[in-house]
Parts: sequence; structure tokens; C-alpha cells
Amino acid sequence: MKVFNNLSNRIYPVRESINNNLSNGMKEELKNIKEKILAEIKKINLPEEFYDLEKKYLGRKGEFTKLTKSIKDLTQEQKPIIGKLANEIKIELEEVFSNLKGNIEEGFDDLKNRINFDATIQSKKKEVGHLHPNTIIQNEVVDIFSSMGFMVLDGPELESEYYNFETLNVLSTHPARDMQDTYFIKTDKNFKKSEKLVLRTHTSAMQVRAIEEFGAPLRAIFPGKCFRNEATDASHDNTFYQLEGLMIDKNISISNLVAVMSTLLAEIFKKDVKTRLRPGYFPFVEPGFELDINCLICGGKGCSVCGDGWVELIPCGLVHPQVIKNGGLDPQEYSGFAFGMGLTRLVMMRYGINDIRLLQSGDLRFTKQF
Ligand code: FA5
Repeated sequence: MKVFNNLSNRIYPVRESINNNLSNGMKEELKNIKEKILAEIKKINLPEEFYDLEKKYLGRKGEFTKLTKSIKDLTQEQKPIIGKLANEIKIELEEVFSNLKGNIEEGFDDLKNRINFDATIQSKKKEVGHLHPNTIIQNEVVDIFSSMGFMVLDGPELESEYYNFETLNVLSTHPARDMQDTYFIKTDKNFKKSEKLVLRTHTSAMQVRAIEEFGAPLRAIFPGKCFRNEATDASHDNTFYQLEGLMIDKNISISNLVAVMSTLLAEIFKKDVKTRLRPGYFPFVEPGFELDINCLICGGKGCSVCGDGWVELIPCGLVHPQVIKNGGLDPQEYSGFAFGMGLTRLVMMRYGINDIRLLQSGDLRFTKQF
């Protein structure tokens, strides 16, 4: 018995040292495999290689997974210690893989630059977009008119010649057709002349559509995109935004027009802006005016945007009786005013933008400033 006891006493420490060696070896192996994985991530060139690597080590039959399975062979004392270490390394690796996966989804090109072995690395923040300056100002103007009881209508950008020109007293033989260099759309020869299509040159194309649809009394604005075949410069683009306004009721006069325009300018600029009203010719208003504002870019000295210190901003006038008639109302009973504000130019004035072409350039260095 004594001998046996001795043997047993001797055996125990031997087993313990085997187990100690085993657990120390495991510790080393776990640390080595972690270093190996992180080193291999560094060499990745393609997204597929990243996914292969993840499978090779962390997959069900992966090397790291296999290693952790052998923890069960350790003693009861060693199991929790090594198990804890293995778990910590696993969490760390999973976090590194998960963050890099985020980077991969955003663009692999940048992956290598952003590989970082800090397990707390965050994937690149998603950039949140924001409103274009045109939309910001359009929303402000829409709010101002909504508060005055105007409804907001949308209209087609591909418009018939009928609504774009003819309902507005601009017949095909009328010299005013030359005022707006138009993109005509090729249509089938079976198209009736009145159905021929153009990219709308102005939001006035909505005037008769709105009267037809809603009758009177009517207070509506129509913001939207317009197109003209322009030789572009600092203040003219081939695609730009206007915001049209139309009010039809009994006894509408120039005083109503001036009151609405003054409210608009005071609200939009929130400071005193010099304005001037001069006669303007448009076949669909009588009388017609041009409301100009003193250029806010050069302070009225004259620049590439305004030329002479004044910016043509809001052409307007009293609706021509024929237009009211074209909409199906009696011009003896109803009158109205209309205006067609150059929304893009308003944006330029508000933000001090000295070239209209920047607004549609798609250049993020420009749009990110707003
Ligand atoms: C018109 O388009 C008329 N429909 C406006 C109108 C409506 C008059 C209702 C009377 C009653 P005009 O071509 O001037 O008018 O253009 C109106 C505004 O749009 C101009 O004052 C200007 O601010 C803007 N605009 C015109 N062409 C361009 C362009 N190529 N680029 C940028 N803005 C432009």
C-alpha cells in the first residue's frame, strides 16, 4: 500500500505538470493563432480573401474553433482559465472581422488603409445626405406661401406646346416664342400640333392647368424645374428652377400683387433689400412688370451675376383676360395676378453664389457647404 501510495503521490504531480504544460501550451497557441490571423488580414487584397480567412479560422471547422474544442481535455481547474482566455480572444477576433466587414461593404479599396488591429475599430460612418440649397430655399418659400393660404401644385416637366405657349397667348407665329429658346421633343407625325411636346421653359405652363382644375377663387404656387437651350453663363443655366404664383379671384389688383411680393421678400431675406419695379413684357400678363433686387453678391456695384447691380428676380403682372378665359373662367368676373420667380437666382442671392452652374454641377465640394 505504502508503495502504491507513494506511486500515486508521485503520479499526481506528474499529471499536474502535464496539465500545466498543456494549458500553457494552449495559452501560447491561442495567442499565436490570434497574431497569425491579424497578420494574415493585413495581406488581404480581395474581399473574397477576407471571407475565406474568416472561414479558415472562425468557421465551424476553422483552426481557431478546433483549438477551442480541445479545452475540454484540460483539468477542471484549467478549463475556466483557458476557456475565459479563448472566449476573450474569440470576441476580439469577431469584432475585428465584423468591423472590417463593414469597411468591405463600403468599399474594399479603402480597406487596407483602415485595417487596424485595435479591436474597438469602428467601421466608417455612413455619410448622411442633406438637402440641396435649391430645395432648402424652395421649402422656405413654400412655407411662406402656405402661410398665406396658397396651395402647392406640381406639374409636368415634359409639357405640351399648348400649355407651355398657346394658353399663354404665345402662338407659334408670335415673336415672343423667340424669348425662350426651347428644347422641342420629336413626336410622331400623327401627333396633333397642340399635343407637341417641349421641355417646359417656364412654370407658367401650369397657369391654365391650375385654373382648369380648381377654378376660382384660386391661390396656388407651382415650384419646379425649367429648361432652356441657353448659352450658359454665371447667371443662366440650361436647367434651372422657377416658382410660379397665381391668384385668381374677384377684384384682384396690382395692390394685392405688391402686398404679396413685399411679404415674400421681407420673409425670405429677413433684411432690407432694395427692389425696383419696372415695366416688363410677357404676353400672358397685362400690365407686366419686372421686380429686380439690388445684387447681394456685389452690393449693387455690378458683377458677372448681375451686370449692372440689379438682378432680375420676379417677373409678374396681372393675368391677361385671355388666359383666364383659356382656363374656362369669365374675365369680366375674375381677375388675378401671376409671378414667376427665378428660384435658382434667389438661392444665389441668399448664399452669395457667384456662378449658377455650380448648383447643378454635382460637385460635392460645393454641395457639402450647405
Ligand atoms: C418667365 O419665365 C415668365 N414665365 C415669368 C412670368 C410669370 C412673368 C408670370 C409674368 C407672370 P423669364 O423668362 O424672365 O420669365 O424668367 C423668369 C425668371 O426665371 C427670371 O427672372 C430669372 O430669374 C429666371 N431665369 C430665366 N432664365 C433663366 C436661366 N437660363 N437660368 C436661370 N434662371 C433663369
